[in-house]
Amino acid sequence: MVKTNPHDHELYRFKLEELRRLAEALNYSVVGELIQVRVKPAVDYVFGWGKVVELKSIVSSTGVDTVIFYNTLTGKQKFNLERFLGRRVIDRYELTLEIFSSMASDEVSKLQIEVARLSKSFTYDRIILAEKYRIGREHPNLRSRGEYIYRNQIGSLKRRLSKLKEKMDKYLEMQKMQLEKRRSLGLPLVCITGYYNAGKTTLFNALTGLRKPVSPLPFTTLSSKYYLAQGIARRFFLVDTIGFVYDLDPMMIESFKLTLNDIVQSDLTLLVADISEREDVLRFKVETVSSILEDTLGVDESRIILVLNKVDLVDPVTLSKRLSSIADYSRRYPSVVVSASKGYNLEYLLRFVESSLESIRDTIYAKF
Ligand SMILES: Nc1nc2c(ncn2[C@@H]2O[C@H](COP(=O)(O)OP(=O)(O)OP(=O)(O)O)[C@@H](O)[C@H]2O)c(=O)[nH]1
Ligand SMILES: [Mg+2]
Repeated sequence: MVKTNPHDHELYRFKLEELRRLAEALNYSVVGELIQVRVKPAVDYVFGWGKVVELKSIVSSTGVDTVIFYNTLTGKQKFNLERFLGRRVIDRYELTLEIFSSMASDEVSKLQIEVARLSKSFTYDRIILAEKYRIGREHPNLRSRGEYIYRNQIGSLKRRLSKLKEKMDKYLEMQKMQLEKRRSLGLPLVCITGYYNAGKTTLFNALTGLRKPVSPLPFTTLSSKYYLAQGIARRFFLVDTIGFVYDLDPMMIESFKLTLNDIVQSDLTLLVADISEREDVLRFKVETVSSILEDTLGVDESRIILVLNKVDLVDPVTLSKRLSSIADYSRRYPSVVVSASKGYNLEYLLRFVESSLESIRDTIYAKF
């Protein structure tokens, strides 16, 4: 990892812990970590030359097969590092996509993952093809066909990506129609969002009586699930969505717009957070998700309710400490403490959701 801010000790520790957790979710066993503080990542190798050489000696002595960078790598950096280290090199973006792929079972998720993968690897693939072309040119008998093959392969990568994007546009169209159909029923949409593993699906299941897959692994849910839920006094559509991660890449957001649209189009958003997490981790996660919701997706803060889940795991003293500090950084969202798995306080949450829907009734799209 290249750390560009020498003062963010807590944050970089959290980022590395998270990277390790993601790697371990794919059964990588992590043998070491390397950090360099630089004003900005080096253009050719991310690390400065001395650090790359140090990395190579670690790679050789430990015999690792994959080097994972926290920083998003350009195609050129990935290519240079792979060539110099003689190992497979991936970044956090690609690692996340690997987890997505291992979890994906439906067509929409697979499509979004493929778009994200191809968009990310395009420059890298082009460098690899150019390299093959260069080697080909050094063999005179291959020269005439080399350039033709090179252009053809670049063209086919581009065509594949634009075909997948066309397919995605069709899904977006279908999604719009489904939304209009739901809107025509005059029922509001309430979505469940949050960092991965916060307990979103457990809450969705508890409120709907369904048994959608739940697990401690990251990104168990990839595509949104809709259900017509019966609250205390009214019905509404409840939507379970994909979990977020720290430092989400804009390219990833663009590739997953089908899923993220479900959040944008909702009338009310439940931001689920795990209150049993370490104080600083909880803060990073709540800040990350609220920034994505408000600053990236444009969700209005008056439409967000903070749901502090897993309260069964904290003692009353910790709970009151967490509640007083969370008020400082949670952008003044109203909050409700629950335990989705134990069913604690869910009735209160439902009442709160329904009264919030009532209070924004005049301003929301679905005039239920
Ligand atoms: N103790 C406790 N564990 C919970 C609670 N809610 C969820 N969990 C556990 O937390 C883990 C994650 O739960 P999920 O419901 O899959 O979380 P998620 O937010 O949907 O996760 P992703 O789909 O991966 O983003 C599971 O092991 C759940 O059993 C809770 O209220 N208390
Ligand atoms: Mg889930």
